[in-house]
Amino acid sequence: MALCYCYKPTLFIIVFTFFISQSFAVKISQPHHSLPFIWPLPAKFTFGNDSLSIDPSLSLTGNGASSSIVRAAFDRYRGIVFKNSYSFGFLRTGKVAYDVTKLNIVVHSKNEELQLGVDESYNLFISKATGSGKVTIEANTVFGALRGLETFSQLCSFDYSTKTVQIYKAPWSIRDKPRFPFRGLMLDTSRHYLPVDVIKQIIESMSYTKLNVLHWHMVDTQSFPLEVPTYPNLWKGSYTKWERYTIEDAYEIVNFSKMRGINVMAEVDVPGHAESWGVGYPDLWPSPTCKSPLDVSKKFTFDVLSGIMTDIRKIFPFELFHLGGDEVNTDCWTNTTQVNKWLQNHKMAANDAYQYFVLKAQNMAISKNWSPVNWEETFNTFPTKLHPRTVVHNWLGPGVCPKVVAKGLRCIFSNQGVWYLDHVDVPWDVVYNAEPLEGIHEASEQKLVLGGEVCMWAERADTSDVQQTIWPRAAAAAERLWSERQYTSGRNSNSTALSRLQYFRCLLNRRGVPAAPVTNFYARTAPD
Ligand code: CP6
Repeated sequence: MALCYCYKPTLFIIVFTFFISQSFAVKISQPHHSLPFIWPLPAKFTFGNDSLSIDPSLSLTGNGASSSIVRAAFDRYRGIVFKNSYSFGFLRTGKVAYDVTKLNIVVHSKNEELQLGVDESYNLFISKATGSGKVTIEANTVFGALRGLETFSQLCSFDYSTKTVQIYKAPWSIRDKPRFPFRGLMLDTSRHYLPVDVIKQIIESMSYTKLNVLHWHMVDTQSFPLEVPTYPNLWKGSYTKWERYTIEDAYEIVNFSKMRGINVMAEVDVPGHAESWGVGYPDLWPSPTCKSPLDVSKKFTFDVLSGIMTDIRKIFPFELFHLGGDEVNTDCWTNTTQVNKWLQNHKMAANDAYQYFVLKAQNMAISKNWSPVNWEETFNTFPTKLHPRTVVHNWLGPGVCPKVVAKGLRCIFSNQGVWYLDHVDVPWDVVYNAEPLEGIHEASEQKLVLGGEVCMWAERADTSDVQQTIWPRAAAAAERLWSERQYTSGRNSNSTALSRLQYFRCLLNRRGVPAAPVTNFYARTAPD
């Protein structure tokens, strides 16, 4: 291309200058070329050029060993690191001097409560001392220790020439912490049911990329798979008797998540997106022919909502509870005689009734010591009426979080144009470049952005393809939410991220996660 311009001296100079500046750009970004294959990238790291062999009968030392959460994680990661290599280890035990035989985990706090903003920071030090290598993970909480174990596991790889697992590029000094406290993935189990085992596989893979909130969009218009003991007929809204979650299933999902440092944020979307409730309790519909939103005029509607909340509060200890509030079309309220009469008696326009419903649901959640989360339409319609503890969940596009935090409310970023994973035509780099703090400059307002969440709506996905739709693009968002902005937003950050993401996607595959190629059918950025 440049040659085409040679006969035009001025343009030649412009083009020439452009290339000079490009090669200069490569030079100043030199450190990026030696970024390690850790996903998401840690806040601070230094490394060397040594290799250390690890004993397959690696043992856990330090006070971390007294925590069942840390012990279980240690066993999981030992399984990952030494996958397929135990036989070599057994053959060699006693014959080979390994550099590393112990993993030392030191946890400063005994508090194992998992809540929003829990300290996930950790230090990971790997040194090649003469004769014996040392690996130490130091963290304030067990959940920081879990993040450190994940990073440690990514530094290990099986070496086929020596048939040992090696830590590469030692010595390491890593000081790491997340950029945002809320790093979520939403699953929709109403449009298509997902078996508990599949949900667990997804939770397990979330921990590989340090995501820490599973937003469980449990029920919607299409089906009501969740058991609610107080109102047992709600279950009639499930697709079949097999496509249901018992209370025990829900407990198991929450516990499985906690063991991996992941909170579960349940969602019960009201008053729209709730038609399936009426399969078991038709009174919840304004009329048998006009079924959505839930009937705002009946006390029974709020009794059922309150019953659901009381039943599931015991299962979901996370302080955030999602009440939906999106896409409410009030036509069935104004068009149904009985509901319309109620509106008139209460001197409410349809939008007033929408506000009334949302605020009543919020107060119920608050009385159960939850902070309510609502999709952004509630803020867009009555911004000053929302409870001050509300977290507004963005989705309609960019721009609402700056307004939300300016009003002193907290915000979660999920712009549908970039972070809706069911939009399969959005390529990985568009996901990667989405920035939750865009347009927010004051530190006090930036703090109110809790983070972000990628959403996997399931109208067109089920068990057969949900994981390859989530991965690897959810990992692109995960690095945006964990790693320092200087890495993810700097010049050339995309090109350096591509090779690291391709490596991480293969790591997911090696661990059995069906992650799609980074550059899939729909992506427009071809690999180098
Ligand atoms: N279901 C619910 C959905 C969506 C929302 N809420 C949705 C809307 C538009 C798109 C994708 C998903 N399917 N309950 C919006 C928050 Cl493009």
